[in-house]
Amino acid sequence: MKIGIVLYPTFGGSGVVATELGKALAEKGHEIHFITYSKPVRLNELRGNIYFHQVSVSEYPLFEHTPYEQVLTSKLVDVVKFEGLDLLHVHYAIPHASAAYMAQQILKSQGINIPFITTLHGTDITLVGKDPSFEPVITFAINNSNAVTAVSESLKNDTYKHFTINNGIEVIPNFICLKEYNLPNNEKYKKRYAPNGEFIITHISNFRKVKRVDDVIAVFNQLREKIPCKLLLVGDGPERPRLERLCRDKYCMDNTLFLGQMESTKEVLNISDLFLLPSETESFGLAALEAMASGVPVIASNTGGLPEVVTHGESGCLTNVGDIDGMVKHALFILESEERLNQFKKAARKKAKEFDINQILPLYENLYRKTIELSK
Ligand code: GMT
Repeated sequence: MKIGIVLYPTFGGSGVVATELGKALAEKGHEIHFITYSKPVRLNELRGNIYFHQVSVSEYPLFEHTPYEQVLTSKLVDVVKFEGLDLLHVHYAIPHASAAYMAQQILKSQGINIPFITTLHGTDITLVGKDPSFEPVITFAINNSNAVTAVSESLKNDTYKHFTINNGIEVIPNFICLKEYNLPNNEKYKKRYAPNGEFIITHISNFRKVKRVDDVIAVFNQLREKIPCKLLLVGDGPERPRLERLCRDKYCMDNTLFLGQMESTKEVLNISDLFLLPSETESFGLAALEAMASGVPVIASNTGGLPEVVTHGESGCLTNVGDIDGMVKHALFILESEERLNQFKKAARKKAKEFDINQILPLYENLYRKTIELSK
């Protein structure tokens, strides 16, 4: 199949999933066309059957805000027409699904049929989607997609709850390529951060309020009183400067390291003992899955899709949002016994197997075929 994938090219989970999906589909022989405003961060190889079409957002003095949706729509029309695509798969409802709808209508007027699938990732529904200024567009785009998927049951339910939807939504969970997370022990790298054999506690996010990184720091502040440990904070975002000041001024934490954005987080996860994800809401929690794939147990909040990813008491532990003491208690429970820590590590990897690309990719391929067939 010839598939156009529309995505946000940044470090967000939706962009990561879309890029990895395209790469895996290309490996199976499909022709993949990524369409977005800059090269996706995880798109490090451009093989024979992977193409990147840049949507150029030029400045024009009349526009205070460049109309991205329109240039994206024009690019979609162009790529579908000249590359002969069979299907568009857009990640994130706005503006990608509405641009795909518009492109579909333009192409229809030229006698070209192009179906499109919309994948909902969470923030498009749970955060941005709740803004009434977007609601009519999101509802329309979802209802007029040829097929819709959500990355968790929780997100599917939220979508039906917040919008008036008369279209079916299929749940296709996020995935990882498990074999890529099977790295050998790297004691030398681990020693760089934990020279005296301290436990390594890790958090990876885009440092937005919804991630509650304050809770990560508060949990760590209590943990370090009880066990030798180091905190690695990976990623960047609007909250980072305030959090750095908080660590320096309030907690004087020299055992907390802000590592910034990393293209690959596998190496850091490989040396981690515990992963913290205390988010306010999380439609899936790809970062938690990536940690589990590396054999790292996860302490997370029991919100959104996280309980579908982390099994409480097996691959990690779940607490109510903001329950710092609960998270500390669970972290100590896991870390204080070597045997228990190893059990959790094993169970984390076992659970991650359910989300291996080999299980999930056929679900997308079947949906693509069905959608193309139905739209003929
Ligand atoms: O919250 C983020 O990290 C970014 C956001 C995005 O839109 O890329 O992530 C959302 O999509 C991810 C991939 O499906 C999910 O794993 C995240 O849980 C989801 N974020 C939220 O729901 C807050």
